Amino acid sequence: MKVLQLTRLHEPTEQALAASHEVTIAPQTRKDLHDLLLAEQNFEGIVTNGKGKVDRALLEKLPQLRVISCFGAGMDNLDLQLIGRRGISVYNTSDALKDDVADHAMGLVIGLLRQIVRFDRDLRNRAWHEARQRLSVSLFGKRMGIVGLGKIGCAIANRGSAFRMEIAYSGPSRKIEQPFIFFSSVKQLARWCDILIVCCPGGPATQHLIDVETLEALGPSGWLVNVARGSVVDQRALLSVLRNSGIAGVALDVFEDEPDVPLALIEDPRTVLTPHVSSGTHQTRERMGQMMIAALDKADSTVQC
Ligand code: 8YV
Repeated sequence: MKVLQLTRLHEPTEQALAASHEVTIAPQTRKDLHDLLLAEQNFEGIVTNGKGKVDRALLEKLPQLRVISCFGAGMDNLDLQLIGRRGISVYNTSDALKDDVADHAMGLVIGLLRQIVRFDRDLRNRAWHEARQRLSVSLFGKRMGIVGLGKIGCAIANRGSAFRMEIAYSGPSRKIEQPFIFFSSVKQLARWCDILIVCCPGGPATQHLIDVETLEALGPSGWLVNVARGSVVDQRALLSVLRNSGIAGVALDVFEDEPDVPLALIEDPRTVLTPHVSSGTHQTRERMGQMMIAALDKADSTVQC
């Protein structure tokens, strides 16, 4: 298949992709991409890591496009409505990465409540005795609220249950097959829980879903963890709530303006921060690559001759 690769990917995946398809790597500027698509319009597939925009302007230049395969879970940069109307198939790799993202979310919860990152810093700063005076917080018995009970959310919920936490979730609809408590509003969920974990899709529908009222509902003894997209949390509101001690602590793997991370978050001892790496293991990257290519192959094998 003739494939347009919108963003650079994990290197072994790029090699495997190039071995099985006719790949063109998109130029970095919009203008160069425009020029390329004036010369070549017959791409049937797109691969992207979710950072590459697939919007109306691009779709209009690709009349033969049949499949978009994302190296990742996030599809917030895709115009899904138009893609659906055009009958273009879309695939992501949630199945490949859900366990690593859930493990990372639990790592952030433990890091935050048991202060592992802060204790590590204290020890390296030779503050052994002072650090030992500080008590941390138990996980078991806490209420975990999950924003978005998709594949990743379910994987986090099951881990939270194994840690003997009570689990509830919010989302567009109740999932009757799931044993967890459902709240139709994220604010009610935030009021109910101790730890709010954000793992819903990004994009316009969830932009600043975690706003100042939600953070206030979570309250000064609540914790926030975000492994979804930076856009879901109103970062400015979060900084102001942190400044006023309106929240106990925050763990973030994603930020509104990556790779920029506000100094106020970096300098605050109540935060645990990682650079958007929740799915970044050798094993998951390899599985993601295989799934991404398999989706193109599937689309290829359904071509009507
Ligand atoms: C990756 C992600 O960092 O799955 C997603 O949506 O944000 C991450 O897993 C990214 O897709 C890899 O380039």
